[in-house]
Amino acid sequence: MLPDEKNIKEYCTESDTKDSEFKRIIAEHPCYDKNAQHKFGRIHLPVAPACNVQCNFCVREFDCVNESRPGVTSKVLTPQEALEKTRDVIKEHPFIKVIGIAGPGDPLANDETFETFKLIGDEFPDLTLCMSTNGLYLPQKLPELIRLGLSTLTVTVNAVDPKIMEKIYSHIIYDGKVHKGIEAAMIMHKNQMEGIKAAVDAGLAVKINTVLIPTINDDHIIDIAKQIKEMGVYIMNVMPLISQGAFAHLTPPTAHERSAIQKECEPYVTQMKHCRQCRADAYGLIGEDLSQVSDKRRKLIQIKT
Ligand code: CLF
Ligand code: SF4
Repeated sequence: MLPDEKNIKEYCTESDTKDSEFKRIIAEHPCYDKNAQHKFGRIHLPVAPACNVQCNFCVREFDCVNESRPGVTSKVLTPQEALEKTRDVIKEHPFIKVIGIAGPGDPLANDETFETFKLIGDEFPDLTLCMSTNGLYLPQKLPELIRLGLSTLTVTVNAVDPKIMEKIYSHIIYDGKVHKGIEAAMIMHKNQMEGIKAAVDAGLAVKINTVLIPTINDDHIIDIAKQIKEMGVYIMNVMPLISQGAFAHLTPPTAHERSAIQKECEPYVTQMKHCRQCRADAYGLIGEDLSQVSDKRRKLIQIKT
């Protein structure tokens, strides 16, 4: 049956509204729009200590005041503490428009992520909810995230070839079992691809973070860019390796090497070039982390892994 004129008008109005809302969210997101980075800020709520995978470049046991990198936080907050912190920070810094959960582990391995989004969404419906994940549990958890109002999502994809992926993950924990090697890589790849596709289809603005790991995936980044272009990803962020853990012996890429790869990927997918690899508790403008200014007495924390 053909839709009548009234239905077509309603459909067009609804789709125009969605489109302009999508544009507003991007324009106010400091990571998605380079012009927004000097005007709008984000707050990261460190409510997610557990992780379900072990990446070979990740060490999350220490909190060092000199460090500024993903996976590090001074203190893990409960959802209620995160809400209280958000109230205080937003009151003082109303230019903050994005509430992000980015660790210090994987947000989808922690029920507190969902509790926090619920509390924040109820009290601050106009703020953008953002999350960064390794994607292992994305297909299962996406419907709940959408219900809670998530609108921007980052998935870390370091390879789209399981043979390369298996060099990057030491193991994953999926459905209560530890998986290693190519088996782990195949599960991870399948879930990442399924999750990203479903998120794009649901209208989320999806960003892909890719850690550039010399000698492991440096020749493969272009393949990732081509693949995610096909999937309708909004933007890609190629981040330099921070050499630690099992990859401590690898030399991080130079700024020149990274920028050459970004240039190669640019024709396929827009490149984010202003990432500051922020902490899991960073807040303020992304070029000026206020958590580093105001919270000087940091202590060693035990992170549940
Ligand atoms: Fe945080 Fe990430 Fe959301 Fe931004 S950070 S969860 S998309 S609100 Fe931004 Fe920080 Fe780079 Fe991430 S500068 S590490 S890209
Ligand atoms: Fe570390 Fe994130 Fe990898 Fe988990 S997914 S091991 S927190 S880098």
